[in-house]
Amino acid sequence: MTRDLFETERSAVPLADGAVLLPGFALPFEEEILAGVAAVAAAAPFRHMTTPGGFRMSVAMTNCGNAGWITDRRGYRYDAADPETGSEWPAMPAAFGVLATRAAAAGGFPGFVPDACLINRYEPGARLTLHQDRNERDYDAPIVSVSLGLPATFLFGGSERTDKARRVPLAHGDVVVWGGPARLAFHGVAPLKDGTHPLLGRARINLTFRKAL
Ligand code: MD6
Ligand code: FE
Repeated sequence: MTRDLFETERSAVPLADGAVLLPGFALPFEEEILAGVAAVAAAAPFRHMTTPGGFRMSVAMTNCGNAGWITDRRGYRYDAADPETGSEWPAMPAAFGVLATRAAAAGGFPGFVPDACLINRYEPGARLTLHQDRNERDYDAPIVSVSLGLPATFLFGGSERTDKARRVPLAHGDVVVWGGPARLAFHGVAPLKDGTHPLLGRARINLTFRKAL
């Protein structure tokens, strides 16, 4: 974390009213975050969940925190327990909360305290179609999304599905924050291109922090 002392913070890139890209914001936290992901995945392994329509998601997921996002034939929702084990999701590593709170503040949303962290693992070809995050109890809190590993193209649209989505390249360490007037923006991830990342190999890891409860 001593990097902060020597590197000037790279400047925020506005994506929409209420949405911002923070290039490299997570880099000072890289080691702690990757250690945290490994610890969470040891207790709650990545798995491919099923959509309510019966499709297997190409993105593998796990969670930590008081609530975890899940999907199955019954729908999308948050649950305190991992349906695979029946146990509570692992606690959110301290560094995760610190990163999420700082990134939210840098994005214009001070006082953000997430209670849910969804961890997504993309392998080449995996994608996430355009959607809104609307399973949270209130929409006052922003979403903080941290990208690690292989680069991806984030699709960021408006509040209507038909609004044209812009394509935002995301690199290892980038953070996107959206809330306020952008909270219900449609977003997704284009199919991951093949490649090898020095730390993560053929994978992209995304952490999505939310206040769900
Ligand atoms: C990402 N993930 O993986 C963004 N939203 O970069 C999401 O936007 C997301 O993975 C709702 C539910 C699951 C997700
Ligand atoms: Fe989402």
